[in-house]
Amino acid sequence: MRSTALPSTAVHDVSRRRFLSGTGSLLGATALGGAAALGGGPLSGLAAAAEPRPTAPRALVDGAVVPVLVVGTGYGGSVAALRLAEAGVDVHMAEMGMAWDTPGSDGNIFANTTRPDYRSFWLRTRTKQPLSNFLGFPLDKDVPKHTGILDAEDFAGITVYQGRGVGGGSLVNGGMAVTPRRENFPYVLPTVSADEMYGVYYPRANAGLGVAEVDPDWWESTDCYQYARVGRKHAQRSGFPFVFVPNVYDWAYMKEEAAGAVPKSALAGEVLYGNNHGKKTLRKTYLARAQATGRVTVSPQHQVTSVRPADGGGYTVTLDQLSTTGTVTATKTVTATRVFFAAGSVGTSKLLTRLKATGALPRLNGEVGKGWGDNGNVMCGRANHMWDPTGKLQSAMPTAGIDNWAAGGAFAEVAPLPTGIETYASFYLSITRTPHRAAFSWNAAANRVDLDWQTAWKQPSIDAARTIFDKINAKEGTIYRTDLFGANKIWGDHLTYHPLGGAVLDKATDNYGRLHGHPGLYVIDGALIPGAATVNPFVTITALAERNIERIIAADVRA
Ligand code: FAE
Repeated sequence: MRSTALPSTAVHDVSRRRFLSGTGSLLGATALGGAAALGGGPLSGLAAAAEPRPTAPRALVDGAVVPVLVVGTGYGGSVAALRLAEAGVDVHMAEMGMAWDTPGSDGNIFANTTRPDYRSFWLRTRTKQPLSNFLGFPLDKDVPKHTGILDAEDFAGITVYQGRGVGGGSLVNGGMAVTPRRENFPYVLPTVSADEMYGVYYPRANAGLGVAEVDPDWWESTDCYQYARVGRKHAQRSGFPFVFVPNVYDWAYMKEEAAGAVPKSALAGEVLYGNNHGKKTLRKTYLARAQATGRVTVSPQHQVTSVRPADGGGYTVTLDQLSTTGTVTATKTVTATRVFFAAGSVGTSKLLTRLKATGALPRLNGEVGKGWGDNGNVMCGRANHMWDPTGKLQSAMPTAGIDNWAAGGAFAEVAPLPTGIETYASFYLSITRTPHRAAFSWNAAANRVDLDWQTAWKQPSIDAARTIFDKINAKEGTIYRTDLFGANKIWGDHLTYHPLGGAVLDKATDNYGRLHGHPGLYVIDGALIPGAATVNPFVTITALAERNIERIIAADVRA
């Protein structure tokens, strides 16, 4: 795929000029200093000094009346905000997570993956790392309770990992920007035209996100992708297609990291708890452009708790303002003509399920809360031979996958294990075909929304992943790692990084995300996708949002 990246200088100029609105200055990467060497090297402490600070915060005030309120600042919300603002509509975005624009005492905004601290987890007193163990040792540790960046949200049968803060999942994810194979698209979004998506909206999303491919010559020679080259060798020796996938990381910056010319981020193992440099998160792409219009404001640490029809038309929205320990410091009520639910698959589904059940939005239909899936996520590691090292320096940004979708129902991301030591391990996040879909329901007694996912439902995903890794192990004479997810446990089957569904397109909404029963309410995030994307999902979420908002602006806003 050809690079469609926005010129990084243009994005940065935009960010410097216009990030004075809202409550936080969304920092451009090149303004940040501070190194976080994986081995615990000295920190430069230069972070963020050059970036302009907001002079007049414009957080939502109690009683405000706004044309559009967007709930959440992830992919769907950022697309909606940008396109509505470009169409001349003032937009306010409410985000329950933090602004992430202020460095900690170490000079960095974000904590390193190997050294989680108060910044790392959303309101937990102990970390819950996706890889819970290593070489027999548990990795989790106590941390102060804080509105940190990664939410490990527990339901009965699954832990759902999500980003919290201005930028949503783009803050914590691996940046893998994958467009599904066209032949798989009807499985992903059966009611959407593939011609439109592949002709217009996927290209638009990739351009808007700054998606680009790694330089293949550099990839072949750099130490930090030895693990991926080992992954390729093993895949190909067993006859599996090995495919390169683009990423939103700034490849020129990563080359400079490798050359030792700039502070390290991907090459210091940063990803799960934020990247201090290099990654083109939404804050440098869609959100930067949205705020540059002058029409978009953002209120971080504002959690939407209720939306109900207002007496004079539009909707009354209730928000809790949160402290960094999660306590409610103020409750605000605003009126919005239109509300876009962009709180992520889980956030949007939970809100809508509760608002329907408690009578706030009584006319939502019976599809609300249904059709939720885990994108078939399952993790595993393989133990390689001592003569087949994967390298102690591993870029935290994945570049490739093993595509066995057609034959075995699995697409396996060749993932890094950036520990800073030689592990002789190959690590994979598989995305698999699975028949299981769960539903959210209101639990009045416990005053919460439940999800009826069962851990046993991961078995088809494990079986699909085995179609790849059993064969590779047999060919290479290797075995599965059993030390990464607990004692003697091969499969990471307790989690997902890719929640999808819960307010499915053309079921809970019409075919463009308009919620049935309440005109002026829209869903525009991963909740629309019925549980599976066949690959990592954010490009599809972005492209679908581009498609839907174009129609909504033409038919509802301009009409
Ligand atoms: P999302 O980005 O989650 O944004 C929702 C936002 O709404 C969040 O900022 C929430 O804090 C906020 N919110 C929720 N409830 C409320 C409320 N009541 N009031 C106010 N704000 C609220 O939604 N995908 C890929 O394609 N490639 C990858 O490499 C990749 N790696 C990942 C790695 C990790 C560790 C994780 C956790 C995810 C990864 N993903 C990846 C998934 C991707 O980040 C995710 O699909 C998208 O972020 C979902 O986009 P949405 O717009 O649906």
